[in-house]
Amino acid sequence: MSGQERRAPIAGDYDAVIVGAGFAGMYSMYRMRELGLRAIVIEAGDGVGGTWYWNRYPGARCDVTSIEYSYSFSKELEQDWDWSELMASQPEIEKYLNHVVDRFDLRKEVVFGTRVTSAVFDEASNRWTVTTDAGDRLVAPYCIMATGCLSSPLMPDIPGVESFKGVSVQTSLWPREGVELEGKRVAIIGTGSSAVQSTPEIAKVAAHLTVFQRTPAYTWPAQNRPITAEEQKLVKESYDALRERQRTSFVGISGSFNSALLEPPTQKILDLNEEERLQALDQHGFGVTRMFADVAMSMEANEVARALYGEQLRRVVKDPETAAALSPTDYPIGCKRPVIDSDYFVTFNRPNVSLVDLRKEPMVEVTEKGIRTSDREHEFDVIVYATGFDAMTGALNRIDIRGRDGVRLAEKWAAGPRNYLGLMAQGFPNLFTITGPGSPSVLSNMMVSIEQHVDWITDCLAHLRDNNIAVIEPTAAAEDDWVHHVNTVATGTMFTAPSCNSWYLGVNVPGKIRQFMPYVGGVGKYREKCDAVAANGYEGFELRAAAVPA
Ligand code: N01
Repeated sequence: MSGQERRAPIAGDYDAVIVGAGFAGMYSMYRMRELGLRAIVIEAGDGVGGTWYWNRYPGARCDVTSIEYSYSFSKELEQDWDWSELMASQPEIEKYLNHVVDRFDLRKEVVFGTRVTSAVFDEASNRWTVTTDAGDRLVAPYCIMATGCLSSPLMPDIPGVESFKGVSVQTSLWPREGVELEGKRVAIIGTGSSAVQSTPEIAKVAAHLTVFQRTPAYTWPAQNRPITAEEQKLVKESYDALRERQRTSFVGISGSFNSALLEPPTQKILDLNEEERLQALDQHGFGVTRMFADVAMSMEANEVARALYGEQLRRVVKDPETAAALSPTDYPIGCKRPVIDSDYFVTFNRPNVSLVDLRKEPMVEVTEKGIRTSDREHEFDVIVYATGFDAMTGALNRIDIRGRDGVRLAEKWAAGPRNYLGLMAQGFPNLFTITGPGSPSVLSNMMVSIEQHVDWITDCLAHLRDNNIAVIEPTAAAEDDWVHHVNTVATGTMFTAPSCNSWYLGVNVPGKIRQFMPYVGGVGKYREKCDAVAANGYEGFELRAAAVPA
């Protein structure tokens, strides 16, 4: 309840309980209300936004153009809202969702500052009972988990973390009031998207910033800039076509603002001689790795692209030793989520920024004064942990979700997530996961995938109601087939290369099974599959009728 008076626990019957007030949860609420269902949203934070509520670290920004990363369900909203930049910053995205929530009067349906602790299905009544850390007990036939894919922050298992006497902060739990960094000696641990975005901003104000890097990242310049009035106008005139392209595309992006994305590349890097490759590098810089069709398909081509990437790094970063340390060499381009940056590498040319290569100088412990590596103790005022998330399954597994026969979802998923279409798991009737594992999710523009899932769920609930069906649950066979399909399409891609260690594979979490979690088949194809399932009477699902009153 963060600073507020403790409220009385809620006990009530609803048609649907929605967990999470991010983009997925709020759109779910909108659609449930439209359907005439009584729904409630439970949110751990004190405001709406989900990812965009929690991740307010300096430099936090969307890596998809804002025009594309926006709701499509209201044409009036599309016309009324103006984005200021190609890629909006966290405050602007948070402001956008707040605008949407107020515009559609959704805030009153949200219970803030409350964390869902359990969801238990009762087979006799076909109801879920959802409990919270505020003592609430909500009963509903449907449960919609809008819990996010990157919402379970991970602290590293480094000895002594608790002993640091300065300020410790996680990028994913950045306090609303901010952290004083001006003139401080700051450490940042990690070099994923969160660190790459915050490093240049922290370096601007800190007395000194030390970046602790274990694995160098491939990162590409965001090329962010303000949107012109003319572009706004053009987009507003062509939203329908833009949305259509998003929905049928591979990753949910129409490519309206980045011509490089408009058409997939056809030329092969292996067909170019060395001179031509260097000419391409002169022309495209880091973007050269995205200009060729074979980089994502052939390890040989990928290695050539990696060499060009390293060459570009040497051109940008002045100190050769730092440039070498920043160059990824031992995993392919395309294995991890691409990182998009604003001035990341040039930041290492600043006199107040240094890099500690943990592969050469391993971290030993966090001390009272700072961080001890194998070489020495580094002293700091602030340590920033940009150490990632227990992705995709973490937020679900930390809730005690129990389906039929008391089986826990975390138990069912101990050997890797299993579900049908990424939407529902067998044994967990009437429980929907938005952008869950097994769906395009984090491989796509999340806004497009969120809307697709919520629309599918809404149509499904309307179908159940219209046909007097009480329960929907995937069959074991449909689930097995889907899991097999998800794994098959990922096999042979850079995502699952043996040298790849990413959070997509869960390997960043100690003890988590190595399994590629999202669906790599593409947004357009996936939508077709989901639509076909619904059109065929919810093929692969068992639909059980409501009991007829005696
Ligand atoms: O987390 P990460 P993130 N000692 O897991 C390091 C989305 N996102 O928050 O690779 C030292 O990518 C770890 O090192 P290693 C986006 O989808 C989007 O940055 O395990 N280092 C790695 O460098 C993204 O992919 C935006 O060797 C340790 C880092 O911490 C996802 O969120 C912005 C360590 C974690 O990187 C996650 O990004 C931000 C240890 N003990 C995030 N433990 C947008 O642009 C971990 N690390 C929209």
